[in-house]
Amino acid sequence: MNQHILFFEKLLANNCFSDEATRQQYSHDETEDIHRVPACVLKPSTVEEVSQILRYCNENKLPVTPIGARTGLSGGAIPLEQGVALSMERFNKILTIDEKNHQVITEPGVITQALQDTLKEKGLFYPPDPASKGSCFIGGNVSENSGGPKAVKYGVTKDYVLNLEVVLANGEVIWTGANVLKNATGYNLTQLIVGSEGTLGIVTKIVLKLLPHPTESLLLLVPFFSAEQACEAVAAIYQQGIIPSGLEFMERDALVWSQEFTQDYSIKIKENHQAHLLIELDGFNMDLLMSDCESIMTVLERFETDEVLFADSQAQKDKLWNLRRKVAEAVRSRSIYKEEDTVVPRFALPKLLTFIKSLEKDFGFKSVCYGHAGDGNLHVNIIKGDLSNEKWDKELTSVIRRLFEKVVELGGTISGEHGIGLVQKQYMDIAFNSAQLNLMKAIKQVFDPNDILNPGKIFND
Ligand code: 2HG
Ligand code: ZN
Repeated sequence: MNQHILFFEKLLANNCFSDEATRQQYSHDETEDIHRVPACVLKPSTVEEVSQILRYCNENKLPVTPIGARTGLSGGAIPLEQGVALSMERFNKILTIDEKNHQVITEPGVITQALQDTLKEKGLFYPPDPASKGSCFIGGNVSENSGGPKAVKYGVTKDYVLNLEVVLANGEVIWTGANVLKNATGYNLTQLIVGSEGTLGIVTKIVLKLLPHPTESLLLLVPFFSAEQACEAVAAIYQQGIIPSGLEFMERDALVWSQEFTQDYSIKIKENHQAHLLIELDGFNMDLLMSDCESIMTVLERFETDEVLFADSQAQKDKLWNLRRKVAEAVRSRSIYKEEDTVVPRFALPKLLTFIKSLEKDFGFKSVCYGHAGDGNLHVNIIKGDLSNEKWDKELTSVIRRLFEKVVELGGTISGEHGIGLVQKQYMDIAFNSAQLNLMKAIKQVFDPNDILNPGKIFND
């Protein structure tokens, strides 16, 4: 490896790091507690540098893992032990805001919220907002096809990506499409790259479509005496013809733990509150939002709920969203856990929750569920708590397999927005048969014949 590091040092001067502290820092993302220490960390800042790195790695068959802000939850950005970690953090510029066409061209290392805030100043809206929007990179969102609460009304990252500049494994640089809203020209390379977790190419520029920024919003927190009923209410709200801009489910402990984690006890959670729905409406006309809100209240009358909290100020809205966004971190701080990112058709959500609770009883573990209920996207956290290491190691995989089999039986799939990466690849056979997997592997082979781009991810072998 030493001669390779010399090459990279020559290319990048002091942006090639092989010291222990940096290598450790880039050995993990937010996925459980997995660490794999790369041989070096490269921080290029131009497409030419990325191209030269890939050409060199391809010739020398060196594994390269592209790395964003390391907020991922499926291990997509965990490098290979002694491989090359390619951090995109210096690609941190918003290049062009095209107000006339409602588009932005950005580099991948821009923090998603920084991008959103800059666009908002111009009245423009980039909706996908993963919980980690304050620290994750837009490039990581593209790689994982991230969602977030607003996906329920506005769609996920893929719905906004129009065109990408990508460095291929052999160092060639391509654009995948065109900066247009409609494109029926050949295969859709843009959408093939979105969600491909850095296994097909390295994204160096991103063209996103934008919307006018909504000017009004309403936020409601609804306590339910039964978690299943909270899930049932979700589909009922849609059946009423309402499309909220956020429809989040939190099981009791998700909110209680987030309160403890954030030390924000401003919401009173009663003993018999088993779950909450956080419902947001947005738009440009407050009268219309109020009328939708009334329709939601009519739907809720069919369920057993406690008093609804209406956020009456921006500060209160921010607090409620902060409690929701911090759930993942709160769970993480609490116990060893395994998070699954299940997604089912919205109407099947109550059945999924009931199944999870029966699985809990069968195996004797605890779970905490929360997520984007409007999308049928439930984050299922299996908590180790006091379980012995032996039981945890022996039974966890069977629990997850049972869960995923049920998810697929209900018409869903095994990841809604966190990706497959490293930790979910062993379950891909539940979501896909060998014909489907072989097609995907053949695509990988065409893009990356030497298997240098983020190897060991998505596929089990
Ligand atoms: C959530 O809904 C997330 O809380 C956690 O899926 C992912 O860190 C994130 O953005
Ligand atoms: Zn989520």
